[in-house]
Amino acid sequence: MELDKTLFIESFKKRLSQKYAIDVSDATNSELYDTLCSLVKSSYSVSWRQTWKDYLKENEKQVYYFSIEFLPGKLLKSNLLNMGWYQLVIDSFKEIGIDFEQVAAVEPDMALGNGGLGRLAADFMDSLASEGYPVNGNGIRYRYGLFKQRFVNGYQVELPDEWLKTAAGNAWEIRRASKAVTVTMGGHVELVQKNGYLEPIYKDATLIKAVPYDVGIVGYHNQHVNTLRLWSAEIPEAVESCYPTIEARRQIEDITTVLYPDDSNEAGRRLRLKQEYFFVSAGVQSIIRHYKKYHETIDQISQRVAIHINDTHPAMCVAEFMRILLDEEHLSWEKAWEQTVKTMSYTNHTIMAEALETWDIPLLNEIQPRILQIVAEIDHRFVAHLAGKMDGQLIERTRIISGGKVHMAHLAVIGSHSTNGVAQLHTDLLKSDVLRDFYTLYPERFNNKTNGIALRRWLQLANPELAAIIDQKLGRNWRQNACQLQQLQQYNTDEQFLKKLAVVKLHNKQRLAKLIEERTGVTVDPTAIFDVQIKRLHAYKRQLLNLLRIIKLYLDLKENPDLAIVPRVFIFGAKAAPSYHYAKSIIKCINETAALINHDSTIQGKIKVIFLENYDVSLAEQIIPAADISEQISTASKEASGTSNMKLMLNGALTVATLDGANVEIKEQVGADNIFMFGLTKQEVYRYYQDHSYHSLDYYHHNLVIHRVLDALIDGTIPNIAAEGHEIFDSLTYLNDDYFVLRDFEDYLRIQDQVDETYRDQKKWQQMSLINIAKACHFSSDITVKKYASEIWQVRSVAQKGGVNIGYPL
Ligand code: GPK
Repeated sequence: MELDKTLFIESFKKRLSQKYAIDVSDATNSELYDTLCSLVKSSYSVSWRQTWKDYLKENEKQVYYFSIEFLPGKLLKSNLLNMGWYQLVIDSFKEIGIDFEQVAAVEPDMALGNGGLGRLAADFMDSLASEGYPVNGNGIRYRYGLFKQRFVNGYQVELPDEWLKTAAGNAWEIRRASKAVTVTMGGHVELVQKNGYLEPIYKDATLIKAVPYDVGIVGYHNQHVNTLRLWSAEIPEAVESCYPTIEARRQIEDITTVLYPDDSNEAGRRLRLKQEYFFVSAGVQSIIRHYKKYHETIDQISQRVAIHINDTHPAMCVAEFMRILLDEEHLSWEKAWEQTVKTMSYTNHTIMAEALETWDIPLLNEIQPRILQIVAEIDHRFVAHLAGKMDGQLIERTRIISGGKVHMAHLAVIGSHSTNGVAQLHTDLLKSDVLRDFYTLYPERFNNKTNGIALRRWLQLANPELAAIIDQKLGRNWRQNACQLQQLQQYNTDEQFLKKLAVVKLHNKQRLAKLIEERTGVTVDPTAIFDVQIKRLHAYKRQLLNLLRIIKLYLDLKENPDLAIVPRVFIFGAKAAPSYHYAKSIIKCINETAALINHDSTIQGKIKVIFLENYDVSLAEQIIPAADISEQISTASKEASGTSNMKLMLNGALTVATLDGANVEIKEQVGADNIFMFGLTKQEVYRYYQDHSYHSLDYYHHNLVIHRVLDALIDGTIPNIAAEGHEIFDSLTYLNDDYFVLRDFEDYLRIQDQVDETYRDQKKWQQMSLINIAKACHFSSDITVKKYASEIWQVRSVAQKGGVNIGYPL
């Protein structure tokens, strides 16, 4: 039934009364939130069931996107928007005296991811549903999401994220006890002959009950609802007596207790490997069980099922799929292998050596001995197949098991039909460097899929004012079809429109200034340049380069308080992995520098430094619309793609960038005149690696500016950083500055001067900003997922786009 305001208000009041036996005027925000979610869920559930029925009716090929991280943030607004209910709910709430924003704020962020990788998975889920693809997410329901960050004396402190224990809980999930499966781990395995097959006999294994919690992923105005399935580890009832000790029970429940907070860093922990096998086995078992319900034979399963391995964490999908086809379905090795390779595809997200997963053989044996046997057999056959045909050293370099370790990326490439990088430069590096040998073996498997972002969340929801003035020029069709944003370019000389853009930006900056004041007590000037760097804290992302420039500016201002610079507010948001000492030292140094600068009245407030605590999806939604400058300054070759670069340009920020990741493609889109490029190229970085001619100490000794700035880290200029200042100083000098911070420093200063100069010409600035907004549509994840669907998974869209809202159930 088409929903209108009267009907909505009536239903809302009724539901509130049914659930809580109260009136609107007596309800807390939590109760209002819960009631709204319940209404929303019962409405999209009708379409959810229908989507599933249609898949079954058409025997649709299904994709399963396996990812150990999903980082959706809040879902209420996004669901309302996609259902076509957003404005209606805001208006209705207004009418009955409810502050919608306050109700929405009750929702805890669903933070089941660390950063870019998990957020990409969430944007993909949104786009896949919105484009009507039959794609299911498969992941882990962590009881604790990514830690909450607090600063104490300038240091990062981590607090647990008890999101499920909040009053709001997870309103979106449905526990499906009836779809539970059993995951077998540990113990020993023996193969015995039985009925002509080798049958594995497990001894002393631990059985774990895997219970799925399903979250509906609502497509945009298409009545299409997909499923994100998150698995939780529980103690199986039937054998409860087998787990008498508290300790044994805890070990099972621990598997899905906490998200590992390491981003791009492989810790090699036993529990992490358990997590990986747990969600892989649960997911693959349920896929095959479902498939068998509707198909008599399994030897063509790859025609109806595709499994995507998002980074190597789910790479055991290859072995688990083989295990079931061999041990339970009794396919021959050759047939099983053919189906496995055809079913699997893999995305690589990094070239950083420390992030490439390897596992000790004994550990894998301990976690799942049968999986180790299968991996060993895959490895053995791989070697045997190539022996004599390929250079022996190449075989050694590419095999899965070597040096006592299992190489997960090798398993993923060998066991799948597609390997993709996440930006053109990154894919080129995979081919020429990190996975070069595999590219020699399987050139046809390699392809690029440049990342993308969901314009619905990052423009429509995060920046409604900007979306509204775009509507005034283009109508509302761009909301359905991102490409149309390009047409904005024609307003490049429309002074009125450019002014409107400036007004919207100012409003967003005023809002952020208010938030900054509330959270930090620091007042910032909304007419200053808001210079933003938001991402995980990592040496290669070079927050340090930004900090050194801030110190330089401060020293200059101290020397000459009348220095003519455009006032700037430097805004940081970043969490460091709890065990990443160096990254935490950088946080401390930024915080102490901020304290010094923000309280020094002699510089007349010309610069301010704000490090906002606990950067997460919700904070990103508030910072990004207010940014003037987007800092994308990683060492060339290190950032696989980046996605905040896309979100910030979409919101009109201008990018200061190295030629890294997707920055290269952003530059191609907007043209060199509309972006501030600086720094070493990837080729130059690699040349330094080869000829060892970089000596960072020389920069300290011979460059007066650098000398002065680095000294400020260790001579007390910045108080309270004795240890951290020295640590950073040493890394940049005696330890030869791994990420070429000093090498790129001067060029960074040069480009930042250019930023100032450009900002003084406001018309030019707005024109550049407009082009960035218009061209950002090339980075819509709607476009990206279409390429995954047609070029990797071979699935079709099954839903019509076109303004059909989710109705109200009778
Ligand atoms: C890459 F390897 C990893 C990882 O463990 N976590 C993570 O967030 C990021 N990433 C890359 O660092 C980004 O460049 C990229 O845009 C993002 O993945 C999505 O592909």
